[in-house]
Amino acid sequence: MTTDPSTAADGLSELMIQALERLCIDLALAAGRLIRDDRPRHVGVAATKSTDTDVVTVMDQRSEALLHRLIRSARPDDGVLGEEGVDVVGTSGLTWVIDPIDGTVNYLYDIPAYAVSVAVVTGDARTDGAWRPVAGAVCDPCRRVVHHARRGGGAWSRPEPGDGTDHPGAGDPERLTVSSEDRLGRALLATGFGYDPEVRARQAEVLRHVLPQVRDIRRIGSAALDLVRVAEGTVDAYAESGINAWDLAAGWLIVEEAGGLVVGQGSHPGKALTVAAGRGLIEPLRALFQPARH
Ligand code: LIP
Repeated sequence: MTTDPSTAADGLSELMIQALERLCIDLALAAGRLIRDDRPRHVGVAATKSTDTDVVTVMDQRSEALLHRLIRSARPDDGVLGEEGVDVVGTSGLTWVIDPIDGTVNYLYDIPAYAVSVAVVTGDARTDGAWRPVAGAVCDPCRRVVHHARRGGGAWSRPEPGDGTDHPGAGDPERLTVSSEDRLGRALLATGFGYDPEVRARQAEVLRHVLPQVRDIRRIGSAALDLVRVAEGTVDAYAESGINAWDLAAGWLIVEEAGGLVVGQGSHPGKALTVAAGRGLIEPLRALFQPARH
């Protein structure tokens, strides 16, 4: 019998979810500092994955190793699923879904738009539609901020501790709220493209259809940062096909706790499609990206 993953989440006490959120923040900050402060002047490509342009740097590997080590010592019974290959099945019913560097191509080119995404989820994190985040954090080391949320606790941004904002109030967390834009033609849409040329050709076809119907698009290069921008209202929406659980997990919860919705072709976001926006835009946008329309 499959249980609805959201019900399982309710089995966790508020104190427990607060502690998990705190750990997400600490983990994301630790890896964020590593990839920023230890970034070699010339970052090399350590390996490639699905295509020649789907690269892994040494720092992706070091960041994932750090996150894995810290999670193992803090939560030995939990599972871990990481972009760079860590895949541990736990016994606690909780799984950590980690992206050690989201926006790796930006990192390779030293474009200051990359992030560390850390979330803890219930359900089967390896199956689209079968998992839900209960706490998560996205660290943006270049902006020296960490964005975070726990189920029922709202979505927040706070400066990286010790970044010199140690005067009263400066370090206080800021609550995030999605934009109230509900007219598709006025929507600033963040989106992205895969690494496979055939997939990119299909995504370009979709974009040819979408572009005349929105205000404009932004291709920032990191799904985690795109989702945070939806949560803070610095874009009105995000839509992309082909992203993985580790790109999505923390940002999904941060958007929902900022008053937005995150869906797929059906109710759950996933590889086939992920759409995130305020309530007024979610259905018109989902309709635009549904495969049948192109
Ligand atoms: C990236 C995603 C982005 C997508 C890129 C890539 P990565 O993740 O965050 O949304 O457009 O193709 O998948 O590979 O930098 O972790």
